[in-house]
Amino acid sequence: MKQYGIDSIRNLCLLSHAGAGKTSLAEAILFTAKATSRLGKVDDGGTTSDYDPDEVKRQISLNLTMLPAEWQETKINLIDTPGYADFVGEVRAALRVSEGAVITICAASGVEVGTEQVWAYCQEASLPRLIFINKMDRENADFYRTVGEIQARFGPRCVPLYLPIGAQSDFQGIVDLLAMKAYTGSPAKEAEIPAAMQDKVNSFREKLVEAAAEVDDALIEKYLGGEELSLEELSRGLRQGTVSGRVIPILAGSALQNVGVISLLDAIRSYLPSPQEREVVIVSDSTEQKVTPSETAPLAALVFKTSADPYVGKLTYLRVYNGAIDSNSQVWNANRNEAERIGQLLLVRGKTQEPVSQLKAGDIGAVAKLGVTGTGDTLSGRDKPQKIAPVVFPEPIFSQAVHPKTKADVDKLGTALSRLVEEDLTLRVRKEPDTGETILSGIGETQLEVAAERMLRKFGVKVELDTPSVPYKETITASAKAEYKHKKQTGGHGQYGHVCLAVEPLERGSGHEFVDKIVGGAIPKNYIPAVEKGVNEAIHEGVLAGYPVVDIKMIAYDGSFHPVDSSDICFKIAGAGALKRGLAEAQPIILEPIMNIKVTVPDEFTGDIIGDLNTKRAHVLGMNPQDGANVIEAMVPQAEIMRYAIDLKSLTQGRASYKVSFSHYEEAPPNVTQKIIAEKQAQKQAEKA
Ligand SMILES: Nc1nc2c(ncn2[C@@H]2O[C@H](COP(=O)(O)OP(=O)(O)O)[C@@H](O)[C@H]2O)c(=O)[nH]1
Ligand SMILES: [Mg+2]
Repeated sequence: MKQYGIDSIRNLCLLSHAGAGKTSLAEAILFTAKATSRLGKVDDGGTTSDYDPDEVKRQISLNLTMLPAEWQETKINLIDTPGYADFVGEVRAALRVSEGAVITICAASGVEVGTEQVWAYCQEASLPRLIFINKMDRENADFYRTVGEIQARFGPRCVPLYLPIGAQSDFQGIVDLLAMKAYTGSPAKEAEIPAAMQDKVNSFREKLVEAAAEVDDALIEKYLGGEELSLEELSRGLRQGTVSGRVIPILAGSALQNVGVISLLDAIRSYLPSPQEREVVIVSDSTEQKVTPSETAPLAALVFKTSADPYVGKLTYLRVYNGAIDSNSQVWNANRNEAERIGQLLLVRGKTQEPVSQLKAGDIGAVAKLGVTGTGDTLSGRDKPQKIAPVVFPEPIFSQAVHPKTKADVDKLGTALSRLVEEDLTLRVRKEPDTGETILSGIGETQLEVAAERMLRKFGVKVELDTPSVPYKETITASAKAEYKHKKQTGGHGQYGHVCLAVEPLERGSGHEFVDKIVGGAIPKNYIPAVEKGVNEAIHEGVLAGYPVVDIKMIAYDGSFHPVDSSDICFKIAGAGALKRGLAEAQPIILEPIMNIKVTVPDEFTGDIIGDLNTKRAHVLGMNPQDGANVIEAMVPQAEIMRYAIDLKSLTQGRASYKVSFSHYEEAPPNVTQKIIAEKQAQKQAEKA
């Protein structure tokens, strides 16, 4: 592929609700632009975009994919994105490096939850966009109903630029409302505008002309004066309107039948901005500056994705904002303050890679096997270190415990997990100290399942995912005294250790404390550390269900010893034994972790969400309206919300979001306590069997 100047590049992402046809549309675009020679199908696992084995298997996109195409002297860096909410990290990364977006909407399903979500992301980023109403060939496809929904949700600035000719099994082609031309078939051939459509065409053209004229004072004057605007003037007005976000043109077609795709390519080229038309914030010498991307400025390139490629190893995706980056050069990583060696630069299209000697401002490419650089870093020249704000990824909200299957899997788990986390910055790994489990957190269940499959396929590590154990704790509610004598006479040398221990409850959150109040050498000083070790080990397992004991003071106040038979180990055993007895006497209870939860939910679901929280033993603290939604704040036992990401999605069709943080430990109610004890006993039985 030849090199393109900054004003001949369009970086844009395809966004939509899952299944609206982004990947199919990308395939049709590549085919139409002659970047590929055959039109692959999602259903056969044969698209350029969904090449990853996990994508082929599930027939959905899981990763962002670079799909560059050339169209009339313009390089279109198309980025296909996943529609499933679990993979929003990839969408965020794609948005970060795009100057525009094409929002695909299914003509039969209309505006869906995912459409609203990606719309909100575009709004947040002030991203110019086009709408492509896809699947015009499908049963129930209705362009006008869909336009109505779009305008009702997103406003009248969304205006049709094309109208479909026919629909469903009778879908034939499209009418260009600006040039007043009709095209039918695939490949498209110019045709007559059907006579029956003439009124509709005229009235929609009127709205389009008005929208295009409105953005420019000279044009609106001419228009209001009753003068006819030229095609060139209308086109200019429409471009200005689209780039500034005041107009959002709507197109129509069918990705599957490759209809309307030429017009989409034309619209991308004509109406979406070039990299030069979108300023970027660069931090250099600790000052922040908004600059217009330029080929002549010093190098600034943002790393927006890292992937573990089975063939080339680590692959790092770069978006060059300023200057140029050369193959086989040295650059500076300003985030890590380290030099980085750049090997062969690559243009990536799906799974194929084409070597290039240079990537210039505005363009997107990749490089293999970088040493220190990770997603979010900026590469620049050593003499002019610069940083570009990285992609902001959402915080993980759904966790699963990772159980390796075999010993070999245990050994390789750490490396595999760290590679996964490097690839997907919405994933986190941590070890839960209380339960000893390795916890993988992310956005949703499918994402974690895919991560587990990837671990097996890419790194040969087999794991099972399971709901994490709740880190319960135990404590006491009364003071008690207990003693334990460890005494054994075995042949010659015997064993002897004797400890009297008092236990007292401490305030919640105080941990544990050991006090030595032995007087008169009842237990000699040199054995006290052994007593302490014994009780401190024993508190790891409470007497109710084996959970760690907290908020307890343990006082050794008496005991006895034997001049010959006593030893450290005997006093350790005696200390532990005294503690177990003391705990049993001191009215032990189970403590459960309580979380703060903040659920942001559209008005109409507020009642359902509160009702559901109540069934989860939550204590609702308050509710505040915020940007047309309600923010519900509550405290809820952790045990009740281990799968909240899934519950909330099904309650609201994915229209709500939430955040949790640890609050405190609280006594579990009796029925919950009984259940926990019963479960623990069953588990012990199962382990014995
Ligand atoms: N009838 C019809 N089906 C389509 C069209 N575009 C996509 N599909 C089908 O819709 C499903 C989802 O398409 P896909 O491209 O994976 O959607 P994505 O999730 O947005 O990438 C697949 O079964 C496609 O074959 C279209 O224009 N017409
Ligand atoms: Mg897809």
